[in-house]
Amino acid sequence: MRILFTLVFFLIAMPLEAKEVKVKAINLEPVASEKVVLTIKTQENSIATYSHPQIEAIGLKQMVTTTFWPEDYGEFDGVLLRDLLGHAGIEKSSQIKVTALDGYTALIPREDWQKWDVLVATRHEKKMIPIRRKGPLRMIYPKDIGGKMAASDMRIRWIWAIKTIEPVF
Ligand SMILES: Nc1nc2c(c(=O)[nH]1)N[C@H]1C(S)=C(S)[C@@H](COP(=O)(O)O)O[C@H]1N2
Ligand SMILES: [Mo]
Repeated sequence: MRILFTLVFFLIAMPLEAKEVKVKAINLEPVASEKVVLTIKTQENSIATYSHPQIEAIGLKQMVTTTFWPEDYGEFDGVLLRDLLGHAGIEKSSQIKVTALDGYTALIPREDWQKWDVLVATRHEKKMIPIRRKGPLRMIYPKDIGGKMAASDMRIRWIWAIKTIEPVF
């Protein structure tokens, strides 16, 4: 009886807790745009600027997950936050401050990019993301893993319309 109970418990709990979110490299035709869409503060007096194709050149990855919003799920493409910060040389900062086009700001702790595959999405279903759909750049966490990643207090870190990133040491 006890064994049966345990088995039933695991069968119910498994799909909720042990889901996997796969991240794989993908190749897509670069978009023709040289417009700067992202500015990263790299040091006290220096910045790095990125166009859409420059971001994707860092290493385009595909991730499939749901989000916290209705009709907002599926394939997201972009670069791992870890790779982007590494490219700018600020991956060792203890936090980053992310500012969006609407003035929204949020802090993201280093643990997030070290421990999790957090994506800075440049595309949804392979297409550039318009501002009204939370683009052109937005954070996508691997929510379907479950646990902490699916906790609704994580939503404050799902910044959309990302404009600038700066290290907080
Ligand atoms: N650019 C931007 N991103 C943002 C926000 C915002 O106001 N602007 N709000 C954050 C917070 S606090 C939450 S809870 C969710 C809110 O998403 P919703 O307004 O679509 O429910 O997005 C996050 N990302
Ligand atoms: Mo929120």
